[in-house]
Amino acid sequence: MKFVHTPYQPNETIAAIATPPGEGGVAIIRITGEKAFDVAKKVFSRDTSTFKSHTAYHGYILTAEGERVDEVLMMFMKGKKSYAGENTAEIYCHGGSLIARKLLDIVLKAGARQALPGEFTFKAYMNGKLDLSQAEAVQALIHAKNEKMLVSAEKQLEGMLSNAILASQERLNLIAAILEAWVDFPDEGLEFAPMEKVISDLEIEMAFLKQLIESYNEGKILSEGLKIALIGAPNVGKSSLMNALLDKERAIVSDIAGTTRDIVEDQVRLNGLNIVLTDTAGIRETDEIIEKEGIKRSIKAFEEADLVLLVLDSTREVAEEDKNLLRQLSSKKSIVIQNKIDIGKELNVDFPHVVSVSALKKIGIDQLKKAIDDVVWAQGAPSKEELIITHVRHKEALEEAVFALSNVIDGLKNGVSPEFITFDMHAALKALGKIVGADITEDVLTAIFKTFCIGK
Ligand SMILES: Nc1nc2c(ncn2[C@@H]2O[C@H](COP(=O)(O)OP(=O)(O)OP(=O)(O)O)[C@@H](O)[C@H]2O)c(=O)[nH]1
Ligand SMILES: [Mg+2]
Repeated sequence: MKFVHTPYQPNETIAAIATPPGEGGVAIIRITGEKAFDVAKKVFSRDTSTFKSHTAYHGYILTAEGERVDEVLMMFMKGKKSYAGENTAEIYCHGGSLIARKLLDIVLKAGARQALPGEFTFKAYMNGKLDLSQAEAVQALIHAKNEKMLVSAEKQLEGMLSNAILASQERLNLIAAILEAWVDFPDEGLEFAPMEKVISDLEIEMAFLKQLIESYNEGKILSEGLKIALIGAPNVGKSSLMNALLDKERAIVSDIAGTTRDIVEDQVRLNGLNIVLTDTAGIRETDEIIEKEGIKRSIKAFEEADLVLLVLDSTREVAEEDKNLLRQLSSKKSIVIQNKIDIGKELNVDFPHVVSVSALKKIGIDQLKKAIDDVVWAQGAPSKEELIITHVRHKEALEEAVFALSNVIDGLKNGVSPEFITFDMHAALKALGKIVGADITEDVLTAIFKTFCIGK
C-alpha cells in the first residue's frame, strides 16, 4: 500500500508528547521510527549504544549546544515490542507543559517529525500490531464516558469483533469456493454441494451479520449518547421537569402558558449515559407568529429524539391536544409523565410506561430515571459477553455485505449466471474486509486516524 496522498508516512520517524497537555507529575515524549534511537542518542547525555530494550536509564536532555534542559529517564523499545510496533524511544521528563514542549522541540531538531493525530496508532496498524477495528477501539477506549462503552471498546481491542468478522469471512470463503467451482466446472459443479445447502448457509451468515447491525442500536447509545425531548401542551411543567432532571434552574418557568418559545438544550449524565435533554415550547393551536415557530421546532425536536417524555398535567383532565400527542407516540420510544402529582390525581392513560412525578417538589424523579433506563434498554442492556458494534463505519460495511449476500441468494434462487453471483460474493467479502482494514482507501484511513489526539 502506498501513501502518497495522506500526510501519514509510515517510514518517517515521528515524535510527540504522549501525555495530556497541562501540568502533571511526568510527561512522556514518544519517538518512533527507523531513526528513533539515533534521534534519542543525539539529545541524551549518555552513550545509548549499549542500552537494553525496555530498560530505563537516567540522564539529561541536552540542547544541540550541550546545555542541560531537564533530568529525565529514557527507555528504548526495540522492534515490534512497542505500541507502534517499531523502534521507539520514550523520554520521561518533568510534567510541566513548557518543559515537555521544549524537549519536544529539541527532539524535532534532532531529526524527528512532529507526529500527526493518531499517528502512533496508525503505525501500530501499518506494522500489524492492530487491525483497523482494533485501532478504532483504542480511540473509543480513550473517549469512553461510561462503563458499558469501556467494556465494549476493550472487547473490540482484544479482537472480538475482528475475530467474528474473520470467522464469517472464512465461512463465506468456503461458499465462494463452491460458487467458483460452478463457474469453472459448470457441468459437474453441483456435485460440490447441493444448492439448498449453499443457500441455507448463506442465509445463516446473513442473519448473523444482520444481528451485528442490529446491535448498533445499542452501540450508538453507548458511543454517542441519547437525545431526550420533553414534549407536551403549554404549562404542564416541561421546563420544571427539565430543571429537575438537570438539577439546576436552566429553563424559565412561569405560570403563563407559552413561556418556552425556543428549544432549550442541556447535557446531563443519567444512569451512566450521556444525555442531551431538550425542553420545547408547549404545543397548541395558535396564531401568534413566534409561538408558531416555537411549536414547529418542538415537532422537529420530537422527530429527532431517541426518547420522548410526554408531559401531562395531572391537575386537569387529559385534553384533546394531549390525546393528539399521545397518538404520535407509537412511533417512538416514549414515556408518559403525569406531572404536578403533589396537587393532582392519577389520570387514566393507557400507555406501557407511565410515571407520576412532581417536578416542583422533586417527587418521583428517581422512578422516572429508572423508567428511562428500562425503555432505553427494552431489549436488555448489553451484557459483558455480547458483541455490539459502536462505529457507524462498521454498520455501513455490514449493510453492504448483507446487501451483496442477498443478491447472491436471489441470484441462486433465480438461476442468474454464476459469474454475476461470484461477483456479488466477492463484494460481500470485500465489504467485511473493510471492518478489519483490508482494501481500505487512503481517504478512509486518514479520516479515521485524524480524529485521534496527537500523541496517540
Ligand atoms: N404544584 C406543581 N406545580 C408545578 C409542577 N411543575 C410545574 N409546576 C408549575 O406549573 C407552571 C408551568 O410550569 P413550566 O415548567 O413553566 O411549564 P411548561 O410546560 O414549561 O410551560 P410552557 O413553557 O409554557 O409550555 C409553573 O407555575 C410551575 O411552577 C409540579 O410538579 N407541581
Ligand atoms: Mg416551558
